Amino acid sequence: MKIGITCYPTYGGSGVVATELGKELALQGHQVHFISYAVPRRLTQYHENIFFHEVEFSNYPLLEHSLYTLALASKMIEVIEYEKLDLMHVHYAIPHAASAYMAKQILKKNKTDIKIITTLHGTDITLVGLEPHFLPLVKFSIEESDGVTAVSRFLKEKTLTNYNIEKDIEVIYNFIDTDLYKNVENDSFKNYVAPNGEKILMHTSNFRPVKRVVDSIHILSKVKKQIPAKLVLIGDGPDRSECERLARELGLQKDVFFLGKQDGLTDLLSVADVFLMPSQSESFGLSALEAMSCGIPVVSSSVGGLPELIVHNEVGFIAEIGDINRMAKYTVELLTNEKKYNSFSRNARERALNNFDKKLIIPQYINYYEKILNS
Ligand code: GMT
Repeated sequence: MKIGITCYPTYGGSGVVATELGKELALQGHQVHFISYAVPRRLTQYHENIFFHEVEFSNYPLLEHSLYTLALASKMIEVIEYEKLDLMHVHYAIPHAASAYMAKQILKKNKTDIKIITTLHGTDITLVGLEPHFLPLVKFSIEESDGVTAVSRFLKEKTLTNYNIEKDIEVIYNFIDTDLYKNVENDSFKNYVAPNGEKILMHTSNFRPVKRVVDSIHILSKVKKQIPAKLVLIGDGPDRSECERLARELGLQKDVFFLGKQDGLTDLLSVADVFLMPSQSESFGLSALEAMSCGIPVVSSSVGGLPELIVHNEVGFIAEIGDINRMAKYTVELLTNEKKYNSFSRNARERALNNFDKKLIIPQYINYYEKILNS
């Protein structure tokens, strides 16, 4: 197959899923054309089946605001036509699905038919898409996509009800390379963070308000009242300064490590004892899956698709959004009961292996592509 993929190229989970999917498709012999404004971060190596097409911007002075949606549609038209793509798979509805719709309509005039598949990832449906000025556009572009997938049952249901849509939406969960995401020795980092054998809590995210990163600092503060512990925060974003301020205010500046954006997460995740995900909204929780694959139990909020990933009292614990007392209690419970901890750690790794390994999920995408192409 010849597949076009559009995604956000930066740190977000939707870009990670899209890029890892494209890389796997290429390894399996499909030709993959990424179309975006920058090379996706995870696209680090040359592969003969992978091509990147950069969306160009016009800088004519009259065009004060970015015309990315139109520029993307134009680039899609060019690539679909000249590379003879079979389908265009867009990740994150806004504005990618609208650009793809436009490209499809224009190509129809040239007698070129292209199938459009939209994968819904999260805030495109639960937050941004619900803004009144976006809602009709998002609803329309979902309805007009030839195929739609969602990364959890929760997200599928939210899409159908919030947008009043009647459409078959295929649930295809996030996936993980369990050969890559596994526990490795990293004593030097462990000793650096926890020189006296303190327990290590960890959180990775883009520090947007929806991630409630400050909750993880409050959780550390409560956990520390019972056991020696440290917190490692990986990532960066709008809430970083507030988190640094809070850590100082609570006198935790020596206990909270801000690492900023990092590659090579397995080395870092491997030193963690518990992974925290106190999100306000989370359609799946890819970073929790990354931790689970490394055998790290997760303590999270119970929102969105998280209960589909984190089986309560088996691979971790879930609590109401903002219930930092309960999350701290669960964290202490895990860290003070070795037998329970070891069994949760094993279960977390096994759940990643048996349910979300890329070997299980990539074929679901390929089957779905074939279904849509034959429809
Ligand atoms: O919706 C977002 O916040 C953006 C998106 C991203 O690009 O980071 O994240 C979502 O997609 C991930 C991959 O499918 C999911 O694992 C995340 O749960 C989801 N984030 C939210 O729903 C907040």
